[in-house]
Amino acid sequence: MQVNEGSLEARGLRVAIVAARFNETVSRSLAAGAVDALRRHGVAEGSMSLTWVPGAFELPLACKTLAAAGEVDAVIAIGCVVRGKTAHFEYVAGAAATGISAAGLDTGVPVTFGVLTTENPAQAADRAGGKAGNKGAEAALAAIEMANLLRSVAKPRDER
Ligand code: INI
Repeated sequence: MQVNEGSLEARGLRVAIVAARFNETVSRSLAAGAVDALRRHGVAEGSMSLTWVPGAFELPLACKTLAAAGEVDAVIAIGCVVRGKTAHFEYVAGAAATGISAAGLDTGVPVTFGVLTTENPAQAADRAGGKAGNKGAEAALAAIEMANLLRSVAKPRDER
């Protein structure tokens, strides 16, 4: 049986991080986690970029534009949406998730989801380098794995 799995070797990969400034302290921790994971896995300093957008709602368009430019192997979307007392949360989080997914599907470039959607700020802090790890780092690993996977399965079997 042919089993396909992307490796976590990231030397030679070019990766864009797009981060939402809303809930900036959390986004900065998530972005730092992503950068650290990319570095540890071999992405060169000059092969990473960090682009800021106002909020999670703006992530999809920026991710799609960077992915479509053809200069990166993967894009990592970073942000934090905290549930408030209005329906705003649902619209912002829903649009971010749907749009970020579409950015990858539309361009063929993996776009991973490092966007926290939490009930409160404490839960966000836990997931941005606190006791529940760093979801930015996890999104970076997913980006590396998907970039390698797509490279590999796009080749004829005997060249993998
Ligand atoms: N943007 C976020 O990234 N997180 C939030 O929690 C949030 N809330 O709660 O409103 C938020 N709103 C801003 C939104 O992403 C857009 O930037 C804004 O609506 C302008 O388009």
